[in-house]
Amino acid sequence: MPTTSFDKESIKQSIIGKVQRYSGRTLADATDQQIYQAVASTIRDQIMQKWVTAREQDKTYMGKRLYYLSVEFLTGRSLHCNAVNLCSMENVREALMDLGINWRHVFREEPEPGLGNGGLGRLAACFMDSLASLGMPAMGCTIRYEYGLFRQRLVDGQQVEMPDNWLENGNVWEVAAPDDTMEVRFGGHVESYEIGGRTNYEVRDTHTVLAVPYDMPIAGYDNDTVNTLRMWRARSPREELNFGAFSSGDYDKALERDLANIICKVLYPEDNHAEGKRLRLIQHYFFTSATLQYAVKDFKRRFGTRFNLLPEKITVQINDTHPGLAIPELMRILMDQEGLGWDEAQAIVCKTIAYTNHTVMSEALEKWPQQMVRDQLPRIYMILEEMNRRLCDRLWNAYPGDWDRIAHMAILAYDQVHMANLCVAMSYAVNGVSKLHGEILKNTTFHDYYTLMPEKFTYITNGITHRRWLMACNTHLRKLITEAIGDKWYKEPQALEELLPFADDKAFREQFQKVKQFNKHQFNNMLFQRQGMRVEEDYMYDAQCKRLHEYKRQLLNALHIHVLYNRIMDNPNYTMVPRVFIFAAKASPGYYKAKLIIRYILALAKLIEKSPRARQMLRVVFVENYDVTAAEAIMPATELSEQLSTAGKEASGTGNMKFMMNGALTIGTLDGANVEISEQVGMENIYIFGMRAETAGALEREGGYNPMNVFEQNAEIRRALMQMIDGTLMPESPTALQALYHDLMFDDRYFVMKDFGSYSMAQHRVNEDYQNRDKWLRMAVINTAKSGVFASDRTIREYNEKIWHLI
Ligand code: 26W
Repeated sequence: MPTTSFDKESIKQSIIGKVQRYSGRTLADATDQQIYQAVASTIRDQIMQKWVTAREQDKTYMGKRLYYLSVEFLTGRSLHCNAVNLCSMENVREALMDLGINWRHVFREEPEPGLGNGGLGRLAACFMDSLASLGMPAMGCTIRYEYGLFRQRLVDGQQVEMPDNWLENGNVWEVAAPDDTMEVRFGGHVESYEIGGRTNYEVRDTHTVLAVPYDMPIAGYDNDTVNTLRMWRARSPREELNFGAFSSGDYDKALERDLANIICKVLYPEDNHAEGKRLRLIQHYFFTSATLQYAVKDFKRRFGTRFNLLPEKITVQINDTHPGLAIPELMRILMDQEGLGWDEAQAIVCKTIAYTNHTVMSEALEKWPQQMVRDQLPRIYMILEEMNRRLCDRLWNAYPGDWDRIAHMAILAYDQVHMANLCVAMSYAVNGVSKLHGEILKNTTFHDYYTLMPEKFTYITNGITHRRWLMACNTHLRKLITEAIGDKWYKEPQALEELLPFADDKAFREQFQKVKQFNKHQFNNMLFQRQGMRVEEDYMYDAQCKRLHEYKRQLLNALHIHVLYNRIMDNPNYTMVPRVFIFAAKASPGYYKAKLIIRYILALAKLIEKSPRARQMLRVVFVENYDVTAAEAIMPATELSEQLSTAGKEASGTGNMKFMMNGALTIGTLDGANVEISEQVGMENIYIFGMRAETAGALEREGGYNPMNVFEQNAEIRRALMQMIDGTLMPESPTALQALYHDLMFDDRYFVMKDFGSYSMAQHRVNEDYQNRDKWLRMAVINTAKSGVFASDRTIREYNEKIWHLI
């Protein structure tokens, strides 16, 4: 037990005292929100005690430190996981129970910071938890968005977006650190001058924005580590003067204020789709510049100007290319502020920065118009030009005359800045996020670079923190497992494998099933609370929860449900295991087809609701506003996990791991981490279907296939497709789904039609196996038992061994 865990009595006293002091009420009169504030701040006190000590030790720490840069950290709520990590959850629960309060009601008052879109942001949050739990010195760095990802509502069968004002009631978990405020400059023009034969550069007439850090403590599990998630907030340097700026005609000063006010307003909702938006570029530079300035300042505090030590003492991991400007920014700091020469600076930078790629979707690869970068960041642009010049010289030596290849690998080409090329060329490690993804990076996406610098490339399979995704979100399963194999797995998740023999233990399987049943009930409570709906608890729960994307193929799932519906309606003797199909997904507001897929799913749901007979076997629920909190209720309740991406497209997936850990079986393609999941559990404990990545890749390069053949050969598909456009689904707007129909028929780039037959057969096997309760539960237990390697503790250890070398 760590020294700071509070006993039940002191927790009780603290809560009563805080409710009184903060809200001027007795506990009996306090609202759930007021009680939440008191409980959260009790837990915070406990973390603060440790944070103070941790910071004290930091001051004399001479080892290596990690800066993990990411535009997204999708942390989810903090209270429950903090209580778990402090080993205080049991005491909190009992304290609240003594006070006559249901902990679940209090905990759900916490707003969720929606500071991420999906996988990339959630991964960063899992990493923070593992880093702290493994006692590794790390700081997460990001933007403190005022508005997180939009809140989704479903109105009249369509997605509607609403602002997410997550800071409305304040944020208990953050502390401002104004002492570490940095200045970030935009615009202006570069001037050069000579001193002692050296050319120096200075940017004049810039707009300055202050970056003020807000720190969130990240407590490790049952240890004394408290790391920091630093969220930078933009402030105007002339807040006090703003009043007179416009009237005195000082428009530049007014601009500065506007810029500061707008930078951290909102998180961009595009996921896997890069648009060259100016404000986004500004956001990226804002937080990378602030972070690197801080990192260098802290380095100097520790080691003075011995910059040759920098790569030994600091490592900067960039989460996809979004913080890639860290590369020219560190060059700028070392040269313009610290006086190093180019060669020296570049040697340091190239040993300090490592890059993780998270997607091979070509539309997600970031490119900025050169003119935009030149206007907003003139000195950074100069550095990029020189970097590019030197890089192209090197490429020319390697591939003399091969202009196409060189242009393809260059940082600057065709009037654009290619962020991925910058990151690959200038970092000391490039990693993919699953075995298959790592191979695709080497063989396809970055093949030319791989040939030139193979030693840089590696892969590290993603992971999830089992503390949030099992211990906290599935408390009953946690207890059951611990009763069976003890609690060693809390710190060594791979010890979950000791559960394997229990797969053959009938009594254990029945307990496992009871837990699942309880979680299905809890899911319904959430569903009712969030959207006033309930579904049958004795149906099979099947879920596909992830961002809405064509490549993730929610459409394949929907089409299959549609076919099932027709089978039921056409054949009075047709039966199947009754199933609830759960969907949860946000579509980027400008992504027309993704939004259409939501409409299709909701229309199907409505059609099924209208038929009492169909409802006996099918339900479709779309969980509104998918977020971490919703996931925490869905994962434990799910029995079948849908992982349907077109092979070769999903870099890893991490939802697949969360479902598996909570005892769901997977139906999926051999894509991303599904490949490794199938290796862990064995082909007999997973439902694999569809084309392999190689086949799909080859077919794509050939220019696709003709889906018309499938249409002509498969009467069930034909029928469903016709109903998509004949008014069966949306009588009020019969042509609404036209574009989906059209793509399936004539432009099926994600091979929905091609994989349909194989998917449908796999679903048939699911249906058979589910009826054999012993068989199904046995497989479910094996899935949980084998999920330990997908804990992010393993992932972080691998990063440390292969890339960071922190401890
Ligand atoms: C600039 C627009 C944009 C925004 C976000 C482009 C790309 C992204 C992310 C890289 C998309 C993303 O979240 N990728 C997901 O990363 C997860 C963590 O590694 C993987 O598990 C998912 O497979 C991958 O889609």
